[in-house]
Amino acid sequence: MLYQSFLKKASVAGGILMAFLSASCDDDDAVTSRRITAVRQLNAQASHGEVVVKWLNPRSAELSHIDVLYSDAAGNVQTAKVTEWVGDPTTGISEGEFRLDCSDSRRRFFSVTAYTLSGYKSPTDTVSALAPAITKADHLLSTVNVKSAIDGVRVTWTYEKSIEADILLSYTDGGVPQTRSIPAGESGEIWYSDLPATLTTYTVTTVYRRNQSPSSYSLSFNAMIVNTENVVEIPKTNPTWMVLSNSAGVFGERVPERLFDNNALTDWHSSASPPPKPHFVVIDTRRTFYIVRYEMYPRSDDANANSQNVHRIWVSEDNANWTDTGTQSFTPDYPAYKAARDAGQTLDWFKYDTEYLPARYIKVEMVSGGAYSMLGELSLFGILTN
Ligand SMILES: [Ca+2]
Repeated sequence: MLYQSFLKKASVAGGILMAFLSASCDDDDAVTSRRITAVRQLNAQASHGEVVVKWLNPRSAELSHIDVLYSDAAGNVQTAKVTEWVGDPTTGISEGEFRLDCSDSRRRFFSVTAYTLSGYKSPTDTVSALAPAITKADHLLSTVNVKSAIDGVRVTWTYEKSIEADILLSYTDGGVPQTRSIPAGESGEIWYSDLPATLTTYTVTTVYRRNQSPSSYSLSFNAMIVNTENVVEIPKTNPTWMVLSNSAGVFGERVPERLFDNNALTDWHSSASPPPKPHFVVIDTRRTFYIVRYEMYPRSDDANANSQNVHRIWVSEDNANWTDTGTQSFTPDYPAYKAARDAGQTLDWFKYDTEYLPARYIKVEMVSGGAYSMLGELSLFGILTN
């Protein structure tokens, strides 16, 4: 019944499209070479919470887009227009893909049609997949993460009281298969300092405790215990870090480059009339590394400075996807820093540990506090990877 209902609704949508296309193609009726064949190797794979539909595009210099018709959770037909693919349909094989989030366990139907730039459409191909119901073991597994850390390999999960399940970590140590069982309790995280120090692949499954029902899939992570002997201060020169953007302006000579001039006593200062916080400075360190800690030295030439109270450092490998290392309070004793400076001394740096995260780009966010942003120096610590 569902399938018939779907086809009926799909044909209504298709009818509207055909009317539109006929109107737009009248001038080209004689140009049969512009017609387009159907997609090939259409298939749909269901996994937890998602159906992935894949196909090979028709080979054509005229391919405009692929329409995927599907029924949403309410049973209404929706159309997704796919205009990006891997490969070049003009000269060779190209692959298209559509992902549908679905939390129920109904069978899903997908009708896939290719369109040319001049409006012709291919024959339609249809595929279906049954998205499995999400079990408690699977739900827990979807929240599990295994990461490298200094203290040991770190396992995290999201705790929910109704899910009494265990996390199973399988790996080989010196060629010997091992399994560690972790009760997924309230803490949501645990560190193991006795797991291998070398990069190791962990296969993770879960088991629902009440009936010992296992998860229907597994996850895989690579993780290691970070050797602190390899942690260095990330060099700021050769090549020199670069400021990519600064949202808060500059006060006089106090440019954001002074955040990394290897002089704690020179500070970056936002403009005298900056936009409201948060303020951002984005820095390219021009090398790749794993960050483990950063340190800050406050502005030190003004005993009355008090503007900056909360900050947050973000890291990124590509200047596009950012990971938040956590919000931190920053409340230097400015008169003490001023007095030390006047006496030719420096005081302690503010030190903040982070997760072990891959980094190249650093975003300094001044979250809140007074109107201005200011900072004497920023230093990063981690393990260089190139
Ligand atoms: Ca400085």
